[in-house]
Amino acid sequence: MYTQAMDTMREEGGQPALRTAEEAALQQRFDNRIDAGDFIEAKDWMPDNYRKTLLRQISQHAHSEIVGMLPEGNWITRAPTLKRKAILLAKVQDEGGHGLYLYAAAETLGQSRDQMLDSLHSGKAKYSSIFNYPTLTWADVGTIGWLVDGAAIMNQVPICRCSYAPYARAMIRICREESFHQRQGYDSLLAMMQNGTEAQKAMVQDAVNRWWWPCLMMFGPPDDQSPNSAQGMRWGIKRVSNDTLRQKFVDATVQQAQVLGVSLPDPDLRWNEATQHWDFGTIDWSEFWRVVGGEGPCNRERLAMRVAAWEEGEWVREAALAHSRKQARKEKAA
Ligand code: BYC
Repeated sequence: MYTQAMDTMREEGGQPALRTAEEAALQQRFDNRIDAGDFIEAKDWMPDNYRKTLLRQISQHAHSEIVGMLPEGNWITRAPTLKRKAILLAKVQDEGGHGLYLYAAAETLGQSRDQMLDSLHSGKAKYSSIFNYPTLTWADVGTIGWLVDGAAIMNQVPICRCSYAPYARAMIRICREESFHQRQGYDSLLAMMQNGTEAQKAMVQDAVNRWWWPCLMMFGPPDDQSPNSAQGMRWGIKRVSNDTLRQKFVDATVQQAQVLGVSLPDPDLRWNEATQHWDFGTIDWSEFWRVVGGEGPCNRERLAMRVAAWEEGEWVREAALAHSRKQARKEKAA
């Protein structure tokens, strides 16, 4: 091919060099499609960094879903009624399903599930900071539904329009289920706040006090300290910035807290007539980076649980593989 000899660009700013006119044309076509708001499918040409960024974000998201099963799973055997137990079981199972959709979406980018899990188990891959906090009481379970799933929905609805179609499709299904998760959490807290004892009401307030600030951190660092945002938004992977989503979450949640009858633990929270938003206090970003760096209250415990589940589940994976090989042999023989 004549294009092999036509180097068009040198390596620049960490971006891999575009070596051929053919690649430059592919890049131009890709950029035009992104600008036009088109979706990119798995078989379409895409720049290496777009692929890498997606793999990073989708695999982290998948890991968050399955690590996210642990704090709530901790309460399945201690749910206060049969109804709440059935709801919690279904919710935790849904999170496992979300992990599967997301691992499958990430696999379309060329990395195997085993490789992704290996990165999680070795501590190389990240997952959401929020799941490194403990669930101390039953009210934590409702608060996770209300606030953590509420923040997740705020963050994830715009990803339904992500430029990478397999991720966008997975997110549509996930968001539908997440809205039930949020409502069941709120409903469980409302039951305690409206009909509960003083001790139960205090338990809800205590859980809200502990989860509020970590939930605000879920959206990631401030925009001016977010290294991946500009490129992620340019590529249509992220549609709305970290700070904008955080503000939308605060604005939506304040009224829900009022209806519930709890206060949010922020003395600086006040309505700003000029901006038409709720102003809120300063987030402790040193805590966020400590948790992301592995030093949160439950990081070690969460990772150890995932590694143990992987090791103890080996016989299940082997049995499933043996079964599918047997089925394939039977189908071939028929
Ligand atoms: N926790 O440049 P930035 C769920 C990292 S699942 C840990 O702003 P980006 C649920 C970030 O990865 C919740 N790390 O990054 C499940 C980056 O490090 P690397 C998960 C965080 O990617 C079960 C560095 O900080 N949701 O809701 O542009 C039950 C700089 O950040 C966090 C998703 O994953 C964090 N909170 O934006 C209930 C949604 N924030 O990777 C609920 C999809 C930032 O360069 N993900 N970092 O080493 C996203 O939307 C984006 O990846 C983020 C970060 C907004 C999270």
